[in-house]
Amino acid sequence: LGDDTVLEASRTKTRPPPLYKVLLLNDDFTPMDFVIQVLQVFFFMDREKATRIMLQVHTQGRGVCGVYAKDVAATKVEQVLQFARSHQHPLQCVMEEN
Ligand code: NFA
Repeated sequence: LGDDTVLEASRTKTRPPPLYKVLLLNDDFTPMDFVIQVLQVFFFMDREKATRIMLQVHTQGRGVCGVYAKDVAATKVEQVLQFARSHQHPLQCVMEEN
C-alpha cells in the first residue's frame, strides 16, 4: 500500500529539464574588443569578467559564457551569431547539454 505510492511516485515524477552551456569558440580573426563587447551585451558581464572569459577562449580554444534552459541558450547562440555576422566577424557560438 505504502509501497504502491512509492512506485507510483518513481514512475510519475519527471526529471528537471537539462541546462545548457553556451560557449564561445576561438578564431584567428574576431577582434578581442568585439568578443569583450559580446560578453558584456549578451551575457551581462562587467568589463573585467568579459576580458577574463575572452582571454580564456583565446588561449584554451573555448569558454563558457553562461548556463541556461534550452530555449534561452538557443536564443543566446542565435543573437551572438547574428551580431557577429552583421559585423562580418567569424566568431562562433555553440550550446552544449550539461
Ligand atoms: N583569437 C582572436 C584574436 O587573436 C580573439 C578571439 C578571442 C576570438 C575569443 C574569438 C574568441 N584576435
